[in-house]
Amino acid sequence: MRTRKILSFVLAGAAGLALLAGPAPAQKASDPAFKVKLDFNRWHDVGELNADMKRLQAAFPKFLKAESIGKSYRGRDIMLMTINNPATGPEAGKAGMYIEGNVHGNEIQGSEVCLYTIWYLMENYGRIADVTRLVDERVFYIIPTVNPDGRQFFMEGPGGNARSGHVPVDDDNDGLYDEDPPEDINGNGIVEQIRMSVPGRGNYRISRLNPNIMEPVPFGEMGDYILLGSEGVDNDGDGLVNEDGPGSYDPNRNWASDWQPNYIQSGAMAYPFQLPEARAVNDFLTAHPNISGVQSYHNSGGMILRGPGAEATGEYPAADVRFYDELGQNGERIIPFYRYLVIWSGLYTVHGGFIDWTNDGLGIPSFSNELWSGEQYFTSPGLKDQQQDPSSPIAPSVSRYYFDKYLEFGDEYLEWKPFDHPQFGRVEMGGVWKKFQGRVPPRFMNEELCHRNMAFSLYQADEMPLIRLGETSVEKVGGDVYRVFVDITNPKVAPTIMAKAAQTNVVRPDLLLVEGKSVQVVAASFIDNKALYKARPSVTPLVDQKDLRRIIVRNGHPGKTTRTAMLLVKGSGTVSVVYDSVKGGKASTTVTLH
Ligand SMILES: [Ca+2]
Ligand SMILES: [Ca+2]
Ligand SMILES: [Ca+2]
Ligand SMILES: [Ca+2]
Ligand SMILES: [Zn+2]
Repeated sequence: MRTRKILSFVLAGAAGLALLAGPAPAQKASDPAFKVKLDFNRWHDVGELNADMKRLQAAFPKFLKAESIGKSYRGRDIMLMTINNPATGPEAGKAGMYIEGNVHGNEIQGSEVCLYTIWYLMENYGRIADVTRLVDERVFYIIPTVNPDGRQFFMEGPGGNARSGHVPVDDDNDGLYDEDPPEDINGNGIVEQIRMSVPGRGNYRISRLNPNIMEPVPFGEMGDYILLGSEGVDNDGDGLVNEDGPGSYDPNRNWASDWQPNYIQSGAMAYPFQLPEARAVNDFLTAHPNISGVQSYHNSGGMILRGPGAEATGEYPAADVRFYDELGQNGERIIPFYRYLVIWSGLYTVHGGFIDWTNDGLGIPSFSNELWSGEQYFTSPGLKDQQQDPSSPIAPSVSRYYFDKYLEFGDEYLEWKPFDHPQFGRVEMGGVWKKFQGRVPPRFMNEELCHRNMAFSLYQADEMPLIRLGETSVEKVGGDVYRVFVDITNPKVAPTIMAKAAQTNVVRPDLLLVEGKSVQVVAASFIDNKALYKARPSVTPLVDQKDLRRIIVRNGHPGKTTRTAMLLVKGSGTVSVVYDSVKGGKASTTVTLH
């Protein structure tokens, strides 16, 4: 104790002397420090995700509100983070971007992207002008995991069968629910494959390409192994191993748009919104009609998906396709290796999927990114060329083993090892990738995944509709009758109401409101090009509605467009003109009649 004290005194003295002798201490030359330090090279369980959300809220209390929107089947909170700057207005008056992840329990990195997004927006507010503007103009609703039961099961358990949520389902119709899940018998945290050596009598052999790969023997030959399925025991003695694990439905097939029963769409459950998590999310979305953009992160494959999920639903109207194409094609530039695709034609048919519901049922432009592409393991053109050669150590069939050996130091692959199985006797177990390989990126590559996918979602958020009232002018027609021009602008790519949503009336129409004490609106029309109209006045169709002080704009306002409202007004004093859009916000201006 005594020596330590003296030593520290000596060190402090030395440092003091150094300061006196050297130049004055410089300002820190490094980047500004972050207020909250989070890890994006490590996978979080549900408790950690929630704790990180609380830490962020504590650090940025003005902007952040963390709250539960409901409970999962097992009683876990489904935690939402709202990001809103109250100084620029209440959230309901701003277009909202909804971002969620992890609806499939094993597709974990979407939650890290969500966490990164909250963190990045807050840490860079006031540092980066575009981030500051985005936070000031928009509201963000972010739910890192909408399937906390599935995530926790994946994180705690050996990783098998974790796509589902945890509402019990009888997979094998024996009247018992979830009675035979996979087991990690040898306790190494991984559900392995089982093989038995039967020299000269098997139907599998070890591949010549790589000793880790088992391959079926060609017709007419015999191999040295048989495969006995995945690690586990027959819990209910029905002769099958691991035939009924927890849940085993698909939480992304329980939504009300093009929902189909189980015999057409497996995993759909008995009726839409049967799952408590789906119900909680839908209640939240319907209570927030200002939500104008949706992103639901899945894995994997490197895709930027849009609906429809099924061909029979029919392609979206042309204006909607133009919107999606514009964003999707820019997305391909923002996130290399990701392809912009339609679900049914680019991936597979999905009935009752989430983003079909949000697009068709709620009228919200929606994307679903399939995070991580194995293409990203070997990224340079030279290495891509090498991969064409089947004998290359990074040829597609063996490249994962190479990458694991040299970049992850063998941490992800589990080799075969002898094991005494309680039911099969002497076997070998292993031959599998651990749960954090394949569908999720290597940890050291995850921050880039988080950043690029966030950037795409922020781009989508920035292109949500934003109504502004621009130039106004007043012309006296005669007596107390005036012609009032008000420019209505939406500089963003998204319209205030998507074409399909306008057809199906799922979004409240926009409203053009004229307010003034002694003012009467005699006639109203919309002019597409004011300059052209003023140079060469032409007939414009009049708005054929009873109450011209409250004009209903059924089709909303298109993207990247300025239109002019021309109002024939009788009266005096000031007139306030308000454009009120559920998804594009509310804007107002005042003109004086003179
Ligand atoms: Ca069963
Ligand atoms: Ca089950
Ligand atoms: Ca095991
Ligand atoms: Ca069984
Ligand atoms: Zn998924």
